[in-house]
Amino acid sequence: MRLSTITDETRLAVANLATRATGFVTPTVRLGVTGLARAGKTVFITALIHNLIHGGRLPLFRAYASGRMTGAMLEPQPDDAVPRFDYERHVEAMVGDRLWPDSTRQISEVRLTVEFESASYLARRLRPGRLHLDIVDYPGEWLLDLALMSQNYVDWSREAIARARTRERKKHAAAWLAKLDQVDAAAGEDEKLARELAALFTDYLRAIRLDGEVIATEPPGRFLMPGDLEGSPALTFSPLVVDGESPPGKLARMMARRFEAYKSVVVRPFFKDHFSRLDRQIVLVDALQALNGGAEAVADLESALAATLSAFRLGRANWLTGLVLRRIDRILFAATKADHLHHQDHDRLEAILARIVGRALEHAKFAGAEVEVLALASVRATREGTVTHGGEKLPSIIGTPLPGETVDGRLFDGKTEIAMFPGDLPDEPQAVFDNRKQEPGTALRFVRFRPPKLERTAEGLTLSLPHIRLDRALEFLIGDRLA
Ligand SMILES: Nc1nc2c(ncn2[C@@H]2O[C@H](COP(=O)(O)OP(=O)(O)OP(=O)(O)O)[C@@H](O)[C@H]2O)c(=O)[nH]1
Ligand SMILES: [Mg+2]
Repeated sequence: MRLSTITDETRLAVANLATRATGFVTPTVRLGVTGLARAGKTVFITALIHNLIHGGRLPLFRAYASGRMTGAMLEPQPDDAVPRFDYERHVEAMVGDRLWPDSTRQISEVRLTVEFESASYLARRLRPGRLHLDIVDYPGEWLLDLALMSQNYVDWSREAIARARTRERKKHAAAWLAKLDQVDAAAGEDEKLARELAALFTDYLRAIRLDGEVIATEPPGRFLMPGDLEGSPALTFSPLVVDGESPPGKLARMMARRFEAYKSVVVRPFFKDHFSRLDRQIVLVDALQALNGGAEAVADLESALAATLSAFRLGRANWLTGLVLRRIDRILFAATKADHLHHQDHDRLEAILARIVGRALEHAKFAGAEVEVLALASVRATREGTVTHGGEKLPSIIGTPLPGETVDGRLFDGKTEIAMFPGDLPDEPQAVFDNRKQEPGTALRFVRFRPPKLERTAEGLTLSLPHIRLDRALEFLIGDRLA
């Protein structure tokens, strides 16, 4: 009898522990979807939800493939002050109109609840079998603000002006740079001049945002999306030609004060509220667009990513490290839009991405996080085929270019399907950093395709959005939490 008592007590203790561990609260994974502007964050989040709710083809996502996942639904999100991610509108755009969602203008959040049966008998008895997946979407521009946190006004001014003078940017910056040449940073404070400089600086930021050839936008990210801070001093400043700290009452000092205000009023709260609570992270990188732009564009992408991802580095004391990496235990680096390449080139794309995010990847590993590198397409807009060129059969992709896209001088109206050979990636990842190593005629051809036309079942249901390796990404990001 004694034995059975002990067993009962043990059972109770185990049950209590389980309740304490999970409380009556459902376990939550807060997933960070990180990426520069146009990297594919909004499309990724939409495709992830759509595939889980509609039951996509996800053979590599084990809980789902084995039938243990019993449902997924959107539920009210935890943060009441953040707008809800407009999932329905994004789906309507992609599935209904076959158009991509608009570029994101504000932060938003969504909670997806997954219901599942645990694989182990004990866990099945103890755990509720529900998992909340909380995801935040935000404009990619804001990510580069992270780099500002470790800079002072003088250093930032110097670097921002140097970047504005580089080849692909200087045409956009001409008016602002010309004005800077006339301004004396040591002159007195001048609100009118500050406004004028901020306006010219903002025009420059807007122009590079619109230039498809510039890979990384330029911070401060909020200048183009001011919201209710529009016209406030924290958004009315500009870099100046300065060589050191200037005394109070001077224009440079006034700008420096506003730069610091921007950091404390805008940047710090955003990253503290969002990044400090992450459990897992996916870093989306549009490596193909950079590869399309050549070695300089690749270098631009590498330095923009290094500047932001270094904030996640452990072992280097800064304001964010203490908050972040302690919690993030898995990071997935994903090269997006892999449907622009034939699958034969996906391994090379992964190798190139690993090289581009190299340092961040090593640091994440060193900090004890599990790391994976993947080529994926959240939404697969193409199929594969072959084209014959000069008697040679080349692996090609087939898709419908967006209205207004041109290929070999031919303008498309969004109705015509084409097959094209997108080009091959180099064998040796390092070659993408060197223009000289690119053999003539091997340049990539990057065309924006429309989202795919979805088939309907006999019952009139639309199938879920096709993808490439979204299931592997899901397995890595949340698979263990559904074990
Ligand atoms: N073919 C293809 N194109 C994609 C895919 N994901 C994104 N794109 C393209 O990339 C563009 C940008 O994707 P978004 O998801 O809006 O990017 P974002 O990171 O949210 O960008 P911001 O909101 O500006 O920060 C889309 O308009 C599509 O043209 C994909 O999986 N396949
Ligand atoms: Mg977006």
